[in-house]
Amino acid sequence: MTPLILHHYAASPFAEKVRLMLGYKGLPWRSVTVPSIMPKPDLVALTGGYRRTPNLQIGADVYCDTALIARVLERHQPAPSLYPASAPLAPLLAQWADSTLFWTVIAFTMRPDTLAQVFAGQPPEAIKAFGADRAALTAGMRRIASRDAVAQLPAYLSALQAQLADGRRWLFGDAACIADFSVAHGLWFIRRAPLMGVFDPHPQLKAWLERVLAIGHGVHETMDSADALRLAAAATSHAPCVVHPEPGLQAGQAVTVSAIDYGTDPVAGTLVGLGADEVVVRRHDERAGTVHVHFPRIGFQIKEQQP
Ligand SMILES: N[C@@H](CCC(=O)N[C@@H](CS)C(=O)NCC(=O)O)C(=O)O
Repeated sequence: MTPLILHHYAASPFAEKVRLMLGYKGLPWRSVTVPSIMPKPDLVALTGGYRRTPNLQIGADVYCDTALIARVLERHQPAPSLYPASAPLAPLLAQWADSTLFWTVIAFTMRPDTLAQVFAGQPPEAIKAFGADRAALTAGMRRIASRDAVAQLPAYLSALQAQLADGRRWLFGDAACIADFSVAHGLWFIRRAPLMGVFDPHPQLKAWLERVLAIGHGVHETMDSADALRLAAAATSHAPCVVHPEPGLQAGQAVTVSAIDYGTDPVAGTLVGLGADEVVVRRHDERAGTVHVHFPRIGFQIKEQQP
């Protein structure tokens, strides 16, 4: 079977979301470590420009954004499901957690009085390079200020604690779902930094977080990024995909796809898949060969490329 390859790095909260979902589904995977800042030449050879973390590679198909990666894992291994029928709003809570909660957590955790703890042991040049990279990544994006995050995070934590107050084990009841993994990855970032005190008024939330993290990352082995590129180049087929035409968009058209919020680098290619949930472009790279790059529709924009 073509292996599931996760391109990620240890400190990435969104990667932690996927690592936990892989563990939950018991899917074995290969781990390719990518740099946490640009440049990322081997990753970009696969994605065509998309630089955010993590990415899932299956042969010569590359899936960007954890909302789509979760759907792909579900297709691969339907049980246990990340989308129980009893929790239709769970994906919307996940979307809130992956955006509003995530950026609140980042601003809460990376504030002037905590930065030294967050980056403990790292040389000043590395901290400076990280700051410059993230400033470029989010250029043009309006981000919540640390002072506001400190004031607002407790309200979010109280609401999550209230959801768990009836003694349920998971956010939407008896089984974990996509919302658990999306909320947990942000709170995991706080837990990694020595700021755990923020959970003290919320013992059930704290216990829930430990429960989610105890799921672990499942069985995985490391892989070199050059081997991942060779594997893509050697693939002889791609996952089936179909274009359902929309006004101005049809199969075979030259398009770009980019995130709308941050890390908006466009990926150019030929439109080979289009539906309510996914857009797929085909592109060629000298080292990776012909790759299909998949994005979710939500949070991304498609533009016709001018000839
Ligand atoms: N909506 C994206 C967000 C991904 C994201 O923001 N990841 C962070 C790391 S946790 C990132 O890309 N940081 C910059 C980088 O790794 O280059 C997803 O769900 O995958």
